[in-house]
Amino acid sequence: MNLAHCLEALEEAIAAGTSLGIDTAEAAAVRQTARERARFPGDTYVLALVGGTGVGKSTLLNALAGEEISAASARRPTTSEPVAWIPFGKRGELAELLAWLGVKSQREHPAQGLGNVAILDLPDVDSIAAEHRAKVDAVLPRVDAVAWVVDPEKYSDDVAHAGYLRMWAPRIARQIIVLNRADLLSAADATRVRDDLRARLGREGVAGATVVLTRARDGAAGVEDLRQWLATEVDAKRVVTDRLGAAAGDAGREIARRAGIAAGAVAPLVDAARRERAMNDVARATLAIVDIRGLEKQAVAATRLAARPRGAGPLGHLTSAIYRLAGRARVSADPAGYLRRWRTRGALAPAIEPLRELLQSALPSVPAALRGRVAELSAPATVERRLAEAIDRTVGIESAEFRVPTSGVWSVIGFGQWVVTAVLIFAAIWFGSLFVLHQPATGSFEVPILGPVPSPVVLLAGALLAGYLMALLLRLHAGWLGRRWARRIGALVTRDVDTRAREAILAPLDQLDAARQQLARAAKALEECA
Ligand SMILES: Nc1nc2c(ncn2[C@@H]2O[C@H](COP(=O)(O)OP(=O)(O)O)[C@@H](O)[C@H]2O)c(=O)[nH]1
Ligand SMILES: [Mg+2]
Repeated sequence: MNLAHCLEALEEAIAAGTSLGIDTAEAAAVRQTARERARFPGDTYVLALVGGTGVGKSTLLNALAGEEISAASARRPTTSEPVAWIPFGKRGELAELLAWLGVKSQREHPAQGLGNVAILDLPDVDSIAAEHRAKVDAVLPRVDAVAWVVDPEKYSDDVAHAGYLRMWAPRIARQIIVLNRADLLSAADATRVRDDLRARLGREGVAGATVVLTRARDGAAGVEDLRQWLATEVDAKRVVTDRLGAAAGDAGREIARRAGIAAGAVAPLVDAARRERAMNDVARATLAIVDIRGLEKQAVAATRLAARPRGAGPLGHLTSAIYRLAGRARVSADPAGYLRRWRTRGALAPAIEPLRELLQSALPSVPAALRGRVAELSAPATVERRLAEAIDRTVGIESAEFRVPTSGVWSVIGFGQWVVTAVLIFAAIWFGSLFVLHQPATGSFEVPILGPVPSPVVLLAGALLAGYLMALLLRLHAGWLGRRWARRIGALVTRDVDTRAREAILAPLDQLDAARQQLARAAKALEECA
C-alpha cells in the first residue's frame, strides 16, 4: 500500500462524490487528519485503550506499567482526560503529536520490552458525561492503533452499541480486542464467551482480530499476552501509514457505497442505445419547431428579393420599394428573423417528452443517493430552459452569418432590362409620332399569317418579349442561387441545433456518468488501501 496513492484516490473519490451531490464531509475530515498526522514524523505509534465505562482500561494501563499511571476507580467516571504513557526519552519528540492529540498528561515507560508505542488511556465511550465521549470522538480519528477493551458483563452491549467499533475498526490497521475482568468467568465460560465475542466481532466486520483475556486487577493474569502483542516487532511508521491508508480506503469506499457504485467499471445510468433513440426524437421535434423548410423558403424569397433591384431594371426598383414599405419583405423574405422567431412556432414541452420519459423510466434503477440529481435533470422546466437556450445560441450565431447571395449575372440582366425599357420608350415615341406626322415613313416586316407588320409594332413586341424572358431568367437564376444557399444554411442550422440540443440535454447526464466512473476508479484504487 502506498499512502500517497491512497490519499490521491481519496481525493478523487471526494471530488466525484461532491459532483454527485453526496455528503463527503466525513471523507474530507479523514483526508485532513491524514495530512496532519503525516506531518509528525518519528518512529512511535499511538495506541488508544478504548472501551465502555468501568471495563478496566485505566487498571490495565497501570498493570502494564507496574505502577499507577492513570487513576482507576470503582467510582464512575474516573478518567476524564486522556493520559499518555510514552516510551522513555521520547517526550520531546512526541510533544507536538501529543498536543495534536489533545493529551496534556503523560508519563514515560522504559523503552525496552514494549516497543515504540505510546499508549493513551481515554475516557469512556459510553460515559454519562457527554464531554468525555466528545473527547474520545476527537481523539479516535487521530490515533494509529486501538486496543478495544470490553468486559464479560457488557461486551455484547459494548460490541453492538459500539457504533464505535463498526465505524472505526475498518479504519484501523493495528488493533486488538481485550476481554478484561476475565476473572469473573469460570474457565468454561471464558472459552464460551471468547468464542461468542469472536463471532460477534465477525458480524461487526472485525473478523480475525486478536482477542486476549485479561485480569488487570490483583495479579494481572493475561496482561502478559497483551504486553507480548504490544512488544511484537512492528515498524511504527508502517503502523501509521497503514492506519491512514485504511482510513482513506474506508472513507473513499463509503462514498462509492453511498453512490451505489462498485469498484471498477460502472454501466452508464441510462442505456446508450435507448438514450440515442430518445435524443433523436427530441432533435427531430426540436427541428420541426425551428422549421428548416420554412427557413429555406424564406432564404429563397430573400434571394429573389435581393435580385430584383439589381436585375429587374427600373420597374424592379419600384416593386422592391413597395415590398419593403408594405413590410412583406420583412415577413416573408427574412430567414434570420424567421429563425429568431422560432418560439412563435410551438412549445418545446412535447419535444422533450421522450427524454423525460427515458429518465423517469431509468429512475428506479438509479442508486437512491443519485435519484435527486437525475430527477433534477428530467424536470421539464430545466430541460426546456436548457434546450431553449441552446436553440437561441444556435440561432444567434448562425443568423449573424447569413449573407444573402448575389451575382454579377443580375447586373447584366438589369442592364438588359434598362435597354428594354429604353427600346419601349423609343417604340412609344415612334407610335406617338405616327399620330402627329401626316406622312410617316414606316417600314414593315413580312410575318407569316399576319402579313406585313409595321416596324414599331415589331420593335415593341420584341422588347416586351425580351423583357419577359430576362425577368424569367432573373427569377430562375435567383431561385437557383437562393435554393442552393437555403440548403446550405438549412443543413448548418440543422446540424447546430442537433449538436447543441444534445449537448445541452445530455451534458449533465454525461457529467453524472463521468463522476460515477471516476468514483468507481477511485474505489478500485482504494481496494489496495485496506
Ligand atoms: N474483577 C476485576 N475488576 C477489575 C479488573 N480490572 C479493573 N477492575 C476494576 O474495575 C473498576 C473500574 O476500573 P477502571 O480501570 O477505572 O475502568 P475504566 O473506566 O475502564 O478506566 C475498578 O474498580 C477496577 O479495580 C479486573 O480484571 N477484574
Ligand atoms: Mg479509566
